[in-house]
Amino acid sequence: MKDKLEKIKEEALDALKDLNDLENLEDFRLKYLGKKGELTKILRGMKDVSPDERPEIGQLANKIRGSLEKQLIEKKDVLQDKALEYKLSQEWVDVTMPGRRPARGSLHPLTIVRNEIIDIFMGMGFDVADGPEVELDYYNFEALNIPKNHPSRDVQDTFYINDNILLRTHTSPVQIRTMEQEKPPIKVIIPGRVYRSDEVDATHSPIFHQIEGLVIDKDVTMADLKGVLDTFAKKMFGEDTRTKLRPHHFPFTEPSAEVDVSCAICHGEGCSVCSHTGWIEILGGGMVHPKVLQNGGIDPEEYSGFAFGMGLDRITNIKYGIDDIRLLFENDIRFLKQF
Ligand code: 2NL
Repeated sequence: MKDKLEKIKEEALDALKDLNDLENLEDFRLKYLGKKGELTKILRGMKDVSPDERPEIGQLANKIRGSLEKQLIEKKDVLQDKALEYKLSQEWVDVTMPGRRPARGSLHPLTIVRNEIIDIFMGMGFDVADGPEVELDYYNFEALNIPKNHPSRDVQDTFYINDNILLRTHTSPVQIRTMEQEKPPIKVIIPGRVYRSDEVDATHSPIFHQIEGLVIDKDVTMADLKGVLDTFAKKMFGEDTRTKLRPHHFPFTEPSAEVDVSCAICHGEGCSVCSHTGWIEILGGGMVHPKVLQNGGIDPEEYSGFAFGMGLDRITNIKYGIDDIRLLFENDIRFLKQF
């Protein structure tokens, strides 16, 4: 019995010496120390050992078991260290290598120009407001004094969701909403995306952008409109820029005007940017129609106001010499990288 135990011990120690990877450790443990292992088998045979010898054999078996368990743990530590060392040698990172430089984005030209325009008007004390792009017919047309038979209300020109709901065709509905919610004095600009059912070409896109302004207070006049727009034009296009109002018609303002600025490229001499006129049309505006004030809950006897609107896409194109509006929406990286 003793010999058998010693033999198992020798055999186990030899096997352990040859063990070189973690997976075989468990096999080893099962073979020698497990419930069905060699040592257990021997101990089961204890009943055949004479009672005199039992304590000695038992002690020896436990000693061998203890020693094997200890050496198994030591071996496991060694192999785990080796495995980690191997893994680290395979997965090392050279922290001194230069990093991969992330591609840096830039602001879209429309965003740059929008921010610039917002800055200019905020400098004159305007707040910025916004509102829904999916609008009620009431706010987009009715409240703005645009009659039912007006061509812009045609399904050919406006994207309708249903009879009462549409994609806003201008940012003016936000001006009405502002009048409803706030008491004069009101001084806001509203930048935003607008929609019209236009065929795409170099100057038309079904999605484009407007910035509108609204000022309402006591004794506001057309002279205030001219002064604000003149200041804006000078800050936007240069201090020597001049502004010209031409009579026009909008249903929501009376009187109304279209506004030209002197060409910043040729300073009025005439060039291809201004079609050799020396002037560039950049916006429209006028005194808010009394009916529109009333629709916004403001008494036209007590208050007056002016409003104006400009196309952000057009101003961006003029500013950067972009000759096709489609470039603003295609998001070709070669185009966007230039800003
Ligand atoms: C243009 C001209 C304009 C307005 C927009 C407006 C809004 C209200 C009342 C009165 Cl609530 N007017 N907006 C007025 C005149 C002109 O836009 O050429 N936009 C691109």
